[in-house]
Amino acid sequence: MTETENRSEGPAAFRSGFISIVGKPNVGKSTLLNHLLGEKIAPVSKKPQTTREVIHGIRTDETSQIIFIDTPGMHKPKDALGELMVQEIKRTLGEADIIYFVVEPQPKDEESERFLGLLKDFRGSVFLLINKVDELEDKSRMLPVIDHYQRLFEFKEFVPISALRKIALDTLLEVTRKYLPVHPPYFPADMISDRPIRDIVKELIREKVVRFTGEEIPYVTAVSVEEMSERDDGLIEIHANIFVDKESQKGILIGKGGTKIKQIGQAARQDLERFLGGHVYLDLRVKVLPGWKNDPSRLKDFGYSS
Ligand SMILES: Nc1nc2c(ncn2[C@@H]2O[C@H](COP(=O)(O)OP(=O)(O)OP(=O)(O)O)[C@@H](O)[C@H]2O)c(=O)[nH]1
Ligand SMILES: [Mg+2]
Repeated sequence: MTETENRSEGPAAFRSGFISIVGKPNVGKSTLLNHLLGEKIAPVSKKPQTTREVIHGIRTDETSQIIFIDTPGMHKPKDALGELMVQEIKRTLGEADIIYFVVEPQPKDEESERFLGLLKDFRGSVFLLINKVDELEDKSRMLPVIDHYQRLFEFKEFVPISALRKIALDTLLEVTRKYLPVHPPYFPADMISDRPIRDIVKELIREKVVRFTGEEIPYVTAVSVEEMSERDDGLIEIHANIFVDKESQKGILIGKGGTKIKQIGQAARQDLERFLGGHVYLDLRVKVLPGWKNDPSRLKDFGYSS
């Protein structure tokens, strides 16, 4: 936070700030980021722990610039990669002006509540976002949820939303602007993320691996983009590797007669074409790299070191 926020600069003063989106896995943080930006930059799936890396999305209009920080779901780490993810979440809390603590509309959720402790030293404003309200048939069931969380933490705002159905996202933005510091924009107005395009490409490919494979595979894969270039005819050529832990996992990922990897490649290409705004040629290879999740130098190669 800056000194400028205390100065009175009138209603027209530009506001800008950082918002960290946190919560347990699978509550809809990345869906929210994508829909607030109107562009898909963060991976989304039905499976928990889809997001592995912090992604910044930037939304700029005439009066404000908001930098949303999507984080991996808060969880108890089981390996070196998990540790790094939790460290990353904690680091983003230090950068934020506002925290969106995202939960599902349940009156009791011990997994979420456990993480409220992490927020107690935070000096900015914390909002409780109750997501997936489209799943509630009886809207009055939201009241006990609000009541419950109110007793646990001093939230500044309670905002029921549906990230997926885009319900109340305008309200959320309106409320958020009131809490943003008066500050000039941090980034150029046309910038949508401060992450290199290659990183977003990598995450969009990994999302398809998560989506098209069973429970076990998503947690043992990493993706690296080896080469990305635009050919003279405008075609964007991308060569990427998908790493797995064991030979048997490689077989699952490739599928009978290569059907699975073909499915992953086609779906990834569609997303990448939308994101990059052009035709894409995507070459995917599967490689075996035992124990990469606990190997510090490999984690670094894949961009997971802090
Ligand atoms: N019904 C409903 N489903 C939603 C909503 N928002 C997200 N989802 C679904 O919830 C699942 C998880 O969404 P994500 O955005 O990947 O969740 P996340 O919190 O980023 O998950 P991690 O990255 O694993 O921590 C997906 O299947 C989404 O489609 C919502 O408002 N309503
Ligand atoms: Mg996510």
